[in-house]
Amino acid sequence: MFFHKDQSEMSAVYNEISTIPFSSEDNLESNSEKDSKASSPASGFQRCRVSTVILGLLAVVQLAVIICLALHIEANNKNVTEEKDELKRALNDSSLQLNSLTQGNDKLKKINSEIVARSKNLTEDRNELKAKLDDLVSRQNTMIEERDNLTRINADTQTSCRRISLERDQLRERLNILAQPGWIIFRQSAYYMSSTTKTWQESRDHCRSLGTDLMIINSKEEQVFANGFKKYMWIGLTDSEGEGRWKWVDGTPMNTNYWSENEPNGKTEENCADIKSFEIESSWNDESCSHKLNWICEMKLNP
Ligand code: MMA
Ligand code: CA
Repeated sequence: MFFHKDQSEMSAVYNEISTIPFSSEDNLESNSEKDSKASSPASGFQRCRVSTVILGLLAVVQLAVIICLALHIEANNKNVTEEKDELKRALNDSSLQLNSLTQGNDKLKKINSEIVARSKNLTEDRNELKAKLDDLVSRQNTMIEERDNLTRINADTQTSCRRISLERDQLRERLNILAQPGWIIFRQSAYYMSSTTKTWQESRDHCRSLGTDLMIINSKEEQVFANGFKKYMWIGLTDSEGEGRWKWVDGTPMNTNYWSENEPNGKTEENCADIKSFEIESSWNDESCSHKLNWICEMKLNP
């Protein structure tokens, strides 16, 4: 098509050239001269020769143009082919890369799925372990609480045990004492009636050596019971700390009393009390503490 276009263009040029004057000299000639020469055979030959030369030149030019165009097209074709090959290679490369990327993508998708599945499993495991841990912590706290309670109970029990052990020892000791001859049980107490005589203080010391003290009389029944021994004997009553302020050996003041008639009469000379007139209910008498008399100890069985 390119060729056809060039050929037609060339033909047009050729036609145009064939119509123009052959030389500048010809142009200068007058029309009349032209007319006169046209009929000359020599000038016709010359025109023919010039035309041939021009045609030859035009043919050469056309050929050169054709060759140039052909070379240009060839070069273009070569470039296009090279570009095409290059594009093919690039396309191949891209295709390979695409394949590779697709494969990589698939692998990554698979790995991702596995990771998601593992993550799910791990989450479940974690939740399960967390629940177990919470349960363990809760149980541990309960156990710690129980342990603390048991520790407290244990400490209390040990304290109780020590106290009970002490009480047991005291009871054993008292039992041993009570197992000795001379002890009589009445109501909530046991009483020891001496078989010898001592001063009031010596008598008291003896009672205390047995873990007891001189008798304290708190009721009419006890007073009657004491009289029943029919002994002139010390009881646990004294006003040594203050004249007329009679107090029992446990520190309590004397409230109810069983003084004999006209007793107490010894003022500061007689500061210790005894049972003297045991035949009558009101049998108490104040006496000089240095007198030697029998004495009666009282051990409370349920202190
Ligand atoms: C004794 C002595 C006194 C008591 C009188 C009267 C002589 O003194 O025991 O304390 O008051 O007898 O019984
Ligand atoms: Ca007296």
